[in-house]
Amino acid sequence: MERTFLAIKPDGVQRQLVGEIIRRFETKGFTLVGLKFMKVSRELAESHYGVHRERPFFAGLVDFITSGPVVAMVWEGDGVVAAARKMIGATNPLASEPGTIRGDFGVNIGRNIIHGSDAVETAQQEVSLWFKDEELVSWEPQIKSWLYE
Ligand code: D4T
Repeated sequence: MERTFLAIKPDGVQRQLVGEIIRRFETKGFTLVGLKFMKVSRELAESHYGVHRERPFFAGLVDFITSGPVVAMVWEGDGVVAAARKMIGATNPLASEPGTIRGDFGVNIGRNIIHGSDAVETAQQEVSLWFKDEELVSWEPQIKSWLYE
């Protein structure tokens, strides 16, 4: 089944949104298969945001993501990559729809609360960048037959 990588950024942790965010993905019907609370090293931050290396906001982005603890997660479910992006909302929280995480809780692009992989292939790369195989738990939710026909 498809998996995606999500990370609650330092602002989401400081804003005490960890429980609220996890609740949204749980109650939607996705399955948590990896979870860790961690400080991000510069090396990890620079690889994670490698595609933005030449962008003017890159240094600030790396400083920000390494500034405090984050909650790194892997979630599983049919179509979870695209669905999680929808639940997260547009990059700029002011443009994010109400009902999305960024739309409900954010006002600034540099403080947009959560990261989510943007495609299935990126998700696979990010999951293996952030998690070792043994940190991921494959399990069968008891409610699965109530979520999928
Ligand atoms: P992430 O990667 O954090 O989930 O965000 P998005 O996928 O929605 O957006 P992105 O990759 O284009 O941007 C990565 C990260 O950089 C910050 N950012 C972005 C910023 O501070 N200023 C900017 O102008 C842009 C485009 C926000 C998210």
